[in-house]
Amino acid sequence: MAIERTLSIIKPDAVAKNVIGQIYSRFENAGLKIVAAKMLHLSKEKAGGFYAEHKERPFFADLVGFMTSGPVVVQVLEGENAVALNRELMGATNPKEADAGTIRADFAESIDANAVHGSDSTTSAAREVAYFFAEDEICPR
Ligand code: RTP
Ligand code: MG
Repeated sequence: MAIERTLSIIKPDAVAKNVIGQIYSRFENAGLKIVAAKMLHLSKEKAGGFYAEHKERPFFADLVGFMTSGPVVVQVLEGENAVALNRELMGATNPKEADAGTIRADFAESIDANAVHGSDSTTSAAREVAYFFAEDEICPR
């Protein structure tokens, strides 16, 4: 299987709950390496650009409001099948529908405050990694 990179965000609700380390452990225990990381408080412009694909959706304003409500931690995860593996670890968008043992089932409250983001394809991953990190900020090991 191919070694891939994917973009992960620990969202403001999970940062506020102080579970950054517990979420990082899920990635590491599954064999994913954190090869870049930063904490930042997104502006409306940065968050809106990130979720541009959802611009016309009714939940877009709430999504941008939520993503800018507090600091986030953004990381690049690297490993075999990293895009799909991270989505498996995250669980369904709505935590009420997420499988037991997934990050969203364990740490998320609602479809709006759902703890983590993960790229949904290798194409989005390439765009999203470049949206947050310069190539020289990524440290493969
Ligand atoms: P994400 O992009 O954050 O990883 O989430 P996702 O792929 O699982 O879901 P996506 O369809 O990309 O939606 C992005 C975020 O928008 C909010 N959302 N609300 N009310 C709704 O029907 C609805 N649908 C999506 C969620 O917070 C979701 O994470
Ligand atoms: Mg998505």
